[in-house]
Amino acid sequence: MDGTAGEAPISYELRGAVAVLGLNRAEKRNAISDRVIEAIAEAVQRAEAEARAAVIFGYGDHFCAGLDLGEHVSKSALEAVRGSRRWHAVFGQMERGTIPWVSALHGAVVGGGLELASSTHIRVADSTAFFALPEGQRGIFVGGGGSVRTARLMGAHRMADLMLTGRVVSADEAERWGVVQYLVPRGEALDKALALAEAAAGNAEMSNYAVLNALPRVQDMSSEDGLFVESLMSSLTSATPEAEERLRAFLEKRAKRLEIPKEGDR
Ligand code: 1HE
Repeated sequence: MDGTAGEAPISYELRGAVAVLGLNRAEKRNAISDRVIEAIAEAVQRAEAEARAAVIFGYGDHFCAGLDLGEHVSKSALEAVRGSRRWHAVFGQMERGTIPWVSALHGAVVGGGLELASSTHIRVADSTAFFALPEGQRGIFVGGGGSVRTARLMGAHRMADLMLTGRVVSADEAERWGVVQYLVPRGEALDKALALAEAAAGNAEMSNYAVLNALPRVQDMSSEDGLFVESLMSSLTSATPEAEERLRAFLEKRAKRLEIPKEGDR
């Protein structure tokens, strides 16, 4: 995560089946400008076309300092709402697209940076990561999906605390809150994220699609509707040739078994 990768605001690399995106504006702490959001949009589209999972990380000492305040300061209300809706579209494509996203977090994960991380499916933080929503201090409100996604991750009451008081949350607290699923030592977030993305890339594509698109929608439904949709999704994934081959591979002992935890770890 040291250094930068040339002039482009986003670096893009395909490592096997995993697309790796780097926020490449370390001199501005990877703040997201209109140019950056369009570069993310392009990279997301490319990743969906050629990868089976993706990782996003930030160059320099921070993952992302959020919205580019220098650009935002001179925007009209209409320009601001257009910008917010564009973030929603781009982050929505990540959250409910066709491939799983893993974010590797370190340093500042604040404002729009936290909203971006909230759009990924798995968050890995190293011990330097910290989380904040300083929108209140800047006189603005979240606009990148935070009131929906970040509020659901940490709970609206915790998000209100962050926004009202300027509280900064450590990586450790974020893990306890369930905001990040993995906490790793300093400098190890990207490697861990890559390993997790590779694992997810090995799943059946339709199973991953169901996790990305049915699971979050079911959370918005009544229990009865949720169970109904689950059955439909379940039969749809089972009816694919890939599912049949994977089931047969297990039955014929060609598939890898689950690793059974040792007794001391249970
Ligand atoms: C920026 C931004 C930015 C840094 N927009 N330029 N986000 C915030 O309110 C967080 C603001 N940033 C910070 O609190 C700090 O920069 C950090 C804690 C992240 C890092 O501190 P540090 O000491 O390493 O860097 P710095 O000296 O503060 O910043 C280095 C440069 O990056 C400096 O520019 P320079 O030209 O003077 O070198 C900063 O101005 C610039 N910079 N952050 C623009 N965010 C869709 S709605 C979402 C709403 C939000 O995201 S609100 C939260 C915005």
